[in-house]
Amino acid sequence: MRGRGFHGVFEHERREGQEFVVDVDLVVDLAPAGASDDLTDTVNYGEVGAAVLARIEGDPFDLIERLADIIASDALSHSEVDEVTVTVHKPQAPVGVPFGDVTVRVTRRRDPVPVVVAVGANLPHGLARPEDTVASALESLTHHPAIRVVATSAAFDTAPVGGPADQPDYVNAVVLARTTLSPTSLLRQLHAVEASFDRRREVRWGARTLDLDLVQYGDPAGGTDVVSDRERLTLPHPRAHERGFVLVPWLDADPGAVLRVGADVVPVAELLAPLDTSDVRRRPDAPTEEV
Ligand code: A4P
Ligand code: MG
Repeated sequence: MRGRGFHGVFEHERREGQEFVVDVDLVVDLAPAGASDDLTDTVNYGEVGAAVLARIEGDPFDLIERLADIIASDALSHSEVDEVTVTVHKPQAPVGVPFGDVTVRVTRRRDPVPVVVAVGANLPHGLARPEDTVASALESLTHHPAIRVVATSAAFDTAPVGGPADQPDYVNAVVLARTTLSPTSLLRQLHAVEASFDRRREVRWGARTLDLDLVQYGDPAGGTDVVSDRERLTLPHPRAHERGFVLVPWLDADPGAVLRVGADVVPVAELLAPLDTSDVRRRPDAPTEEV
C-alpha cells in the first residue's frame, strides 16, 4: 500500500507530508477458503489494504516503528490471522546523506489469549474407553506448542442431549488454556485432534469417539472475546450457555467463569442455577495405578 502521510519528528514532515509504502505479510490458514471458495473463510485483502491506507494517511506518529506496530495490531484483529509482518518504507526520509530507502520491519503474533474448550466422547476408540479418550485428548492439547493448558475440569458422566435417543452416555470435561493461535487455527487444531481419534461426522449430535468444541475465545469480562456468527466457527459456542454438560465441568475448572450470552456477560454459576443437572455426574477420580 502506498500513500501520503505526515509521520516524522520534523516540523516540515508534519506540514508537507511524504510518501510511505507499507508491505503486509499475513500468515493465514488458507485451507478453509481453498475448500469452500467463500470469502468469509479468509481475510479480505481489500479490507486490510483500506485499513493500512487509513493508518498511513491518519493521525501522524513521530516514528515509523509506531506506524508499523499499529498496522500489525490492526491485522491481528482479523480472527484468521496467526502472524503478521509489516514493513514500512519511508523513501523520502530526511536522512541527510544519499540513500536508497529507509525501512522498519516488525513481526507480531498475538499475545496468548484465554480460551475454553469443551471435550466430549461417548464411543470407544479401539480399546480406549470414552473416559480414556477424554484424558488422551487433554494430553494432546497439553503437548501442542501453541497451546498452554491452564486448568482442566474433572470428567463427568452425562446423559446425551439431542441427537439419536439410543446413544450411550457421554464423558465430558472442559479445558482452560491460553493460545497464540487465531480462532480459526485453533479450531483446525481441535479438528486435527478429533481426526486422530477417528472422529466421523455422520449424524448431527450423533455418538462420537471425540468432540472438541471451542466454547469461548478471549475474555468477555475484559471485552476482548471474539464474537462470530459464521457457520464454520460460531463464537461463543451458540449452545454452551444452556448445556449442563459444558457448564458443570467449566465451573469445576473455574469457579469464577463468565460467558457472553448476547449482549450480557453472565457468570456460569448463574447460567447453571435454573438448569436441571441431575444427569451430569462427576466421575470418581481415575486410579493412579491399575492392577
Ligand atoms: N462450528 C461452529 N462453531 C463452532 C465452535 N465454536 N466449536 C462448526 C466447534 N465447532 C464449531 O461440528 C459441526 C460444525 O460446527 C463444524 O463444521 C464446525 O466448523 P461437529 O463437531 O462436526 O458436529 P457436532 O459436534 O455434532 O455439532 P455441534 O453443533 O457442535 O454439536 P454440539 O452442539 O456441540 O452438540 N450430549 C452430552 N451429554 N454431551 C455432549 O458432549 N455433544 C453434542 C454435540 C450433543 N449432545 C451431547 C454432547
Ligand atoms: Mg463439535
